[in-house]
Amino acid sequence: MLLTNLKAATMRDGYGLIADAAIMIEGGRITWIGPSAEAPSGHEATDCQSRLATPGLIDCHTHIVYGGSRAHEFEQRLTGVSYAEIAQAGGGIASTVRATRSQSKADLAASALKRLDALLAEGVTTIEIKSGYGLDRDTEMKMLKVARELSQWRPVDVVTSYLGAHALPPEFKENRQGYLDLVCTEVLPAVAKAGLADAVDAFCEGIAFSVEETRRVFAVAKSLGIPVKLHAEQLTNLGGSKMAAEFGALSVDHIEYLDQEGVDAIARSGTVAVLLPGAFYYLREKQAPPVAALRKAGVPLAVATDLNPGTSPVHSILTTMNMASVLFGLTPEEALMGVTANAALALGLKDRGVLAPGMKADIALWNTERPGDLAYPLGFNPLAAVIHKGEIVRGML
Ligand code: DI6
Ligand code: FE
Repeated sequence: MLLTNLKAATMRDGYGLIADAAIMIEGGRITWIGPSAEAPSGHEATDCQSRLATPGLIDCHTHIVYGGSRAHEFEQRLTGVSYAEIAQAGGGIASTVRATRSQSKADLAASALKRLDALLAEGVTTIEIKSGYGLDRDTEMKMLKVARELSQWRPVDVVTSYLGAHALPPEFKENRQGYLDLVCTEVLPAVAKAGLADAVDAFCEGIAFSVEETRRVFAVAKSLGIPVKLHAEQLTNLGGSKMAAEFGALSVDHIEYLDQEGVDAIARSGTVAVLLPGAFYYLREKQAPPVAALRKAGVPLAVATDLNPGTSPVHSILTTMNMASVLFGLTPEEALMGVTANAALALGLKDRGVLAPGMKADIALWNTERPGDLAYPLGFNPLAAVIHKGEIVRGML
């Protein structure tokens, strides 16, 4: 397939624009990209009518597999009850755990597909999905299997993370040690053996797990050869990011309360900062992540929906890009980097996120002129077509 008459935002080092571009695709890969005038000859060309091409978008932090609804907690929070108070009263994550445990794989897949479809309609071609609403061995494995199987039903690549250390399950309420033993000696090894997790995640926070507890889980992940990432510094500064950096974490996510020491630590370890403005927005947080310090230290910034039923029921990656700009001050260029090149980095994927020879042919085509148009509006979707693994899977060319 030879695509011509494109404006290409290659996302190599910023937008990396090619004004009148052509892209050659063979065997699911990009084999050539450059100015149309220099395109390889002898191929039938598809005229893309001057549309914008970007890498397929990557949502590098989601929790789309879960049962039940938390709409009532949204109402509660709006009457002044805090997220932490709801969690302490047995709601929050624990309520989603109850619902998720009771659902079949088919039910979980059916509801996850609806959420996934909303993201795919905006050009997503790779998604990361976490467990963490099962907390017992069988339900965590059920969630991860459902997540993996979604790619059989839709044109998308799924990357999974085991988030056993998300919350303390009710049956271990008085026994933190016991739960961590279960995670470290039974569930994580079983998940690893079944090849169900591409990474291990944890929620390091006052209302969840301490730095030392998280360290224990990460040590097991490391011994099993699985990379780690962390929900850190979302509501308070515990120093989780610094500890994660010691493990060479792929990413630290949220990080509103990250201090300079933490910034320096993740800069040294090459860890990506994943910004989640949806959770910031829904929790009406006041402290934005230290974007200026992260930029100065050269930390790659990614942006993700954090789609989850509690703190970020955000089903739109375009809206999330806009929020990253309006709420956190990212430029539209940084926001687009955050859902392409830097999101790939956050997942440890070297074969996507930029348009370049050798990369997977995952491409989004937009009815718009400038890449800055993607983060600019709210509630407007200019997606024209999607190519996944070299096949047109949405729209027409
Ligand atoms: N941080 C989050 O943003 C989600 N989990 C986490 O550790 C929220 C999970 C929920 O409230 O259901
Ligand atoms: Fe999350």
